[in-house]
Amino acid sequence: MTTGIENSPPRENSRKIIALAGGVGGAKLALGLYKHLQSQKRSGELVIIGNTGDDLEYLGLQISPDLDTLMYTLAGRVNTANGWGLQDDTGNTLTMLGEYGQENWFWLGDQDFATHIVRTHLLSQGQRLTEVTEELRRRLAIDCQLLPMCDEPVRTLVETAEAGQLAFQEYFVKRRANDTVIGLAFEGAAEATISPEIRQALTDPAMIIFCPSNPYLSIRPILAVPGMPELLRSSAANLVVVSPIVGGQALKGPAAAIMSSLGQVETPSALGIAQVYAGFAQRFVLDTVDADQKAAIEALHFRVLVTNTVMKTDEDKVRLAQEILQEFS
Ligand code: FO1
Repeated sequence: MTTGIENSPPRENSRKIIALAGGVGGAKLALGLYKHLQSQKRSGELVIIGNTGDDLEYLGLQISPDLDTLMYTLAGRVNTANGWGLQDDTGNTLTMLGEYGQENWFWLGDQDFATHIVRTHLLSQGQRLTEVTEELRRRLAIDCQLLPMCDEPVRTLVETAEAGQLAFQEYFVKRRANDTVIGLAFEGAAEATISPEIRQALTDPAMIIFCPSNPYLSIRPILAVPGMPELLRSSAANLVVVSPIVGGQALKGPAAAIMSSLGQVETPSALGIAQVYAGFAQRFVLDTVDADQKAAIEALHFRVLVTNTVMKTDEDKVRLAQEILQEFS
């Protein structure tokens, strides 16, 4: 049986627009880019590279939360209240697992379990994570490329003042990101390699966009893949950073607190984000409420677009994507 999806692979010969993203925050702009390009019949130009440092194993299942958040968001299936997981999913399996005395602090829905079962099965058959993700996105009729940052397992480890070293989801979900982050490590990163698909996508891309994801927890693991920073920098494309800090606050999650606790800046700000990427990226998207930081960011050799970056509705996401592509193409 054919579904028709098989006949519309997302690869095209035109230059790619690359979006680097973590989970919920990054997925918003990824969706804006996807919908905008789709409206122009150009979604095949979009390549989203997702963080896999947040991945975990649960009862033998391989879970890739950020890839799934991106995938469900692009497929229009995400639970919009949480920003992760599937819409209208139920938790019966997890409840039963609790009855069996299994840990169940990481909420996994009944339908979401299917994703992890298929991923684990295909990986056990020898497929690479990139191939597995390609299969999942194709089945969900997503018409752009979604690539994990690498095929090898990389695990973000969070060094905290209160509880020592924690696996990422233990820090983020189990302990609700309440601990003071004093260091980060990316276990397995030294052995990771750039996949052929990422190398291909980064051959002469049109633009590379750092979505408004946490630069420490979501982007740094991607940059920890050996050769990735050099590959991104070697491209002639504009490297565009969209600030995840607006008005001194993180749009979502603990970015602002980490910025301070890692000793990077005293007061979290968009300028602090610009300092993180200075010398690496050359374009910066700054929220209107932070317009007073424009000159200081320009002094770090960024060309700055000032606009509304808080994405509440799909219209906000599409408008921001359109403005970025227009300004920096
Ligand atoms: N985030 C939570 O805050 N609590 C959860 O129980 C949780 C479960 C979960 C399950 C599947 C999935 O794809 C994502 C899930 N997330 C959950 C989100 C995830 O932990 C984070 O958003 C990312 O890892 C950070 O980018």
